[in-house]
Formats: sequence, structure tokens, C-alpha cells
Amino acid sequence: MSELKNDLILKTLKGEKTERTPVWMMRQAGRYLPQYMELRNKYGFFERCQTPELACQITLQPVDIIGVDAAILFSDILVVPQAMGLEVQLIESKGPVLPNPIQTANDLTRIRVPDIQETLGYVCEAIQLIKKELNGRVPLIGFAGAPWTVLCYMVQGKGSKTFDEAKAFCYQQPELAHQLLQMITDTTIAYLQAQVAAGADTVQIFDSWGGLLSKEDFETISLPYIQQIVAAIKPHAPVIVFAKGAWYSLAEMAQTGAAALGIDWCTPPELARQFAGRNIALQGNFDPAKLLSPIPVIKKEVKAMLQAFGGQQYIANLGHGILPNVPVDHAKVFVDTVKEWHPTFN
Ligand code: 1CP
Repeated sequence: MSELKNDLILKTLKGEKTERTPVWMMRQAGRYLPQYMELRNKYGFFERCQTPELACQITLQPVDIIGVDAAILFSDILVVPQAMGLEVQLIESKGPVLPNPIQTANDLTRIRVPDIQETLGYVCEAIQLIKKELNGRVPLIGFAGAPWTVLCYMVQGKGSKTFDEAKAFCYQQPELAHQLLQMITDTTIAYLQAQVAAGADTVQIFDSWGGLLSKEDFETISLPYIQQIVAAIKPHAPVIVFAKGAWYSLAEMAQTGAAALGIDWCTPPELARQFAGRNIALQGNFDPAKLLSPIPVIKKEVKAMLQAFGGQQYIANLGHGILPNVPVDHAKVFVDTVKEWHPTFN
């Protein structure tokens, strides 16, 4: 494996100083890129995920076109329920659909903690190919969903603003819910370990729906499982934990041993730092919709964000995934503004 030429993100995750702030964007390989749309029009979603050459090509697009400081594996958090035995469809304009969701104890007999090489071996192949093609230009980020967020889809069967059916499942059948969360956790640990063994330099856990839970529920239903994953992966690679909306538990998340915490745009940088403490990197938190602003406004707001987080112990990113209607040159301005920024002291 070749030496990394750009290790800014890995240095930041190790707590080391960097010559400038590193930057990448959540969902950076996606529909705002015309080159992605070309492949999207030719191949189905899971075909793109399951064909290492396609996954590799898509993963590299934002590195080549936008100049980000990391690649993130092109895949989806829903390949985990799929590997566990649930059918997952991705329907145009509707999003993910799981036609036979988990609702009863009997439903749990339909799923299992799978053998990773057998079910998700294609991801490991994609990672090996991506690492070869990257040839050390930037590090590769692997990822998985947090068990609570994955449960949301396994129980609700589709996307939702509230995931009320998933919550009701946890409140009405807590023992069953914890059994399912543990199965997802065991699968995720083996999956992320396989990603790291295949070459992922760091991994991010996406808890996109963490913030739908109260602090108490987040710390019962989500955090203990994130904690298990961090503990298992940390000896092999640094872990980034992003629980959107769960600002109230940043201090507890910092205690998991994560190397960095993702912050969304509703959490002010100063508050995030105060909650997370000094010994952890922060990542975020530009409002993705703000990339629709005029370019001079984007530049000004990105500089304000950098100034607020400070240049060190910090990875510039969006506060959630990039939107499909963001112009490519606006995404590039976001990245270039971070790369050109120098802290001002006053
Ligand atoms: O082309 C298309 O229309 C498919 C859209 C798409 C894409 C580009 C989906 C379906 N997944 C992906 C890729 C993906 N998903 C990546 C790729 C790497 C990258 O460039 O970042 C990642 C990291 C994910 C993770 C993911 N999938 C999350 C967590 C992050 C987040 O944005 O909150 C979630 C919640 C999903 C579920 C999912 N898969 C796809 C969609 C549209 C969704 C969201 C559905 C919903 O809103 O409930």
C-alpha cells in the first residue's frame, strides 16, 4: 500500500497539528455531479454499489472534480439490513423501501448476523480497488449507519420525518428492540472491521436520526451501541461519530473514544466545543442549503465557520449531506475557501 500524500484528515484524527484545515463533504459522491448522473442513468442503485469498478469510479469523482481531502466509499447504510436478510429496494423519487419490515419477535427469525465476506465481500473488493486507484492521493473513509438509524429503516420500512413506528417499536417492545439493535451492532462491527482490513483509513458512523430521540432515549437506544462499535474499531482505525441533532449528548459521545464528532448546523461551534471537550476533533457544520447562496455569501459564511471552529482539531464539512440541486461550482467554492483560509487573530 502506497504512502498517503495527503494525510491532513488522519493527522487531525490523531490529534496532530496540520498545515491547513482538511475538508470533505458528506454525500459528496452524488446527484449534484453530472458525472454521477451519467452512471445513475445507466445502472441501478445497488448495481452501482455491488460492482466494484462502478463504486470505485463514483467514489473518485469528487476527489478529481472537487478536490476534497478524502474519498468516502460509495455505498449505502442500507446494505447492512440487506446483508442481514431483509429485502431493500431503492425507488426513484420515493427513496428506500423495505417491503417486509421487522415488527414482531417472529420477524427476527427472518434475519441473522451474516458472514461479511459472503454478503458484503463486494464492498471489500471495492475498497481494495479504490485504494489502488487513489494511489495515496487522499485517505479513504469507510462508513456504516448507527444501529438506531438502521433500525429506523428496518422497522418503519421506508424513510420518514419522525420515524414514529420505529420509536413505537422501541417503546412497546424494548426487549425485542434491544435484541435487534444488538444484531445490527454485531453485524456492523464485523462489517467495519472488514472495511478497515480491506484498506479504509478511517470510518464514520452515521446516526442520521439520532436527534429524533430525547437525550435519555438517545443514551439508551443509540449511544450504547455506537459505544460498542467505537470500542471494537478504535484499535484498528480512528472513528468519526455523526449523530445529527443529538447535540445534547456530545459530551457522552466524546466519552466513547471516538476521534471526531460530526456537528450539524443547528449546533453552534462554540457550544459543540464546550460540550465535546478539548481532546477530540470536530467536523461540520455548514448548512447544505447555504451552498445555494450566491458565491460571495458562501465564501463569507465558510470563513466565519472556520473562524468559529478554529483551524486545528477540526475537519471542515457540511452539517449533513450535500443537496442534489447544489451547483458544482458552489461545492468547489466551499472546498477551495477552506483550503485557502488562514486564521486571523484579533
Ligand atoms: O442516486 C440516487 O438517487 C441514490 C441516492 C443515494 C446515494 C447517492 C442513496 C439512497 N444512497 C447514496 C449513497 C450514500 N448513502 C453514501 C455515499 C457516499 C457519499 O458520497 O457520501 C452515504 C455515506 C450514504 C449514507 C446514508 N444512506 C445515510 C446516512 C447519511 C445521511 O445522509 O443521513 C442514510 C440515512 C441513507 C439512507 C438513504 N439511502 C438513499 C437515500 C436517498 C437515503 C435517505 C432516505 C431518507 O431520507 O430517509
